Amino acid sequence: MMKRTLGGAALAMVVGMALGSTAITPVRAQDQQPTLSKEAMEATGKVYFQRCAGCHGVLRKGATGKNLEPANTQKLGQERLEKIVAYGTDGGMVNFDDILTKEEIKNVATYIQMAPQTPPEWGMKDMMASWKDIVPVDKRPTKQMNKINLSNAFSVTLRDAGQVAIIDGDTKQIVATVKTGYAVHISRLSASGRYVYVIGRDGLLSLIDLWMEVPAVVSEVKTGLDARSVDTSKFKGFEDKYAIAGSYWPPQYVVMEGENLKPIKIVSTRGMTVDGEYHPEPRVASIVSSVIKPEWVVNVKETGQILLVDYSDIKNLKTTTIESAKFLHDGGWDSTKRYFLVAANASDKVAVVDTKDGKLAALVNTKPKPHPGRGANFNHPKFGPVWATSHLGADVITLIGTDPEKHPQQAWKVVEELKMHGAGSLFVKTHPKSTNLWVDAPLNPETEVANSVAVFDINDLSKKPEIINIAKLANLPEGKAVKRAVHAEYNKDGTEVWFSLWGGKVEQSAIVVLDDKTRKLKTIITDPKMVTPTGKFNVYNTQHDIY
Ligand code: DHE
Repeated sequence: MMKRTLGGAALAMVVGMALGSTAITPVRAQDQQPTLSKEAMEATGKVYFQRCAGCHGVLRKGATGKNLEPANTQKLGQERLEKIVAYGTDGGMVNFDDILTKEEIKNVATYIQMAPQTPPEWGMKDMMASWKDIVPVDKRPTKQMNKINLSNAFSVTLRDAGQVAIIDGDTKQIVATVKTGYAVHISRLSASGRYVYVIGRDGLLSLIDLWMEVPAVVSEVKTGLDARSVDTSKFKGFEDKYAIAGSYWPPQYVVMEGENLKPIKIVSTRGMTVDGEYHPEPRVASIVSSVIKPEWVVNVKETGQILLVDYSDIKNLKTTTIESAKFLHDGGWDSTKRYFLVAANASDKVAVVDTKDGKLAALVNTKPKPHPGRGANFNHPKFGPVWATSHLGADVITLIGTDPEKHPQQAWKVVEELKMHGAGSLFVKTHPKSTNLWVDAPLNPETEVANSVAVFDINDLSKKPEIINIAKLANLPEGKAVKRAVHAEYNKDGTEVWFSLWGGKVEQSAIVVLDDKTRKLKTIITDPKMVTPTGKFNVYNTQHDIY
């Protein structure tokens, strides 16, 4: 049983309640300070956690989004803040007028002018109490019990349903919908390709066994109150021995037993930024597992410190701390898997870590707010191997040279910027067998742009990209929310590219599958259960870091 049960099934609510209920600081009427009723405070605490904390931080010190402490927000005032929340800004703040009610927008504008509150900690006792070994390892199947071609299966985030759909990539059938954490974020694969690790924004980590007749959760643990990242140990000899999950709140990471998620060790990431200032909320952003050393790369957002955590001796944990730039977010390997490229998005930089030498290889200046997902690797016709990122804050794709051996002039330099169909992009993708580079723009304020993706011909990057309106192809009934085309993912053999249509939180939506060669519609996967699909993770490509 979990210890902290503040009511409600969704654990995000727990945090929302905690934020809200502890936040009833009496305000003196004569100061005319912004204030909310107890009920409005609780409800708005939840809204803030669900919609705002990811970018602005629980303590509101700012990261991808601006600092929202009262000293700043009160200067802007109620009316201006309501407008910003409703309609967004050119600086990358998204509009919430299609997601929140007028009342909610008003209350959020008030809430962020009040003093931020500190949610509870989440230590080993809490974690152990939340750990459930639902099907212990010795009770699990000893061979695959279903007929799914597992290497071409996909784990698909159904964001607002708190589920993932396991889809057979060959038949396009949904073979299971699995209940996971609240506003589930990413899926990662075990080194074996058998298990899917799914992390929810509420910190709930679920381990799905794909060998079961119907894939289902076999272990789960609540790793924190707010989380985004997970991986396993992938170095030879340590395959899946350990799992690691990073939290936004409390700011820490936890090492667990890989096959059943039993927590072993928690490490706090609170500490000094690269500028030498103390930060109380340095959140763990992306985590990846090296295949050339027994190490995880743990990217600490607010401090700008990249940790190389050596898991060969957990008791005597050795960590290399690499200074880079503040506001680390997401990133991916170069094609050799020696270098890890991570966006320091609010610093407009990409940091390059040489995981072999354990050093920063470069800090590359880019256009505003790079956001690669895991990026895309391909051979540029002129400049050799490059890694690509798109941007939240600019309508370009940045190509960075990644081959210091054969292309030293281009290594860790921006070699080209490709003009795309708009800013507000989140993800780029290609596949070693493809000559296409795909990019989305789901956070663009123009509906037509958010509905569409662009595709470039890697063999001739001087050609304008083709723009494909994914929402039109799906031809779903009109909904309240914009249907944002988001996150490309390839099938195993690189012949199909899948896009999600991220619609309203109660609307049936779809995944649109295109033939990669012809760029034409192949299949639409839709179902009443297909609600707010976002990230898609092909088993083989995720297991082998193919992008
Ligand atoms: Fe994500 C990856 C954080 C909003 C879909 N997202 C990541 C990672 C981080 C992160 C740290 C890298 C994990 C890793 O590799 O270990 N995301 C955040 C946020 O803080 C942010 C901005 C706000 C929030 O409140 O969470 C945020 N993310 C979103 C969304 O709104 C998206 C578009 C839809 C959704 O499902 O929530 C979204 N994020 C994704 C996806 C990935 C991701 C699909 C994995 C990309 C990949 O290909 O690996």
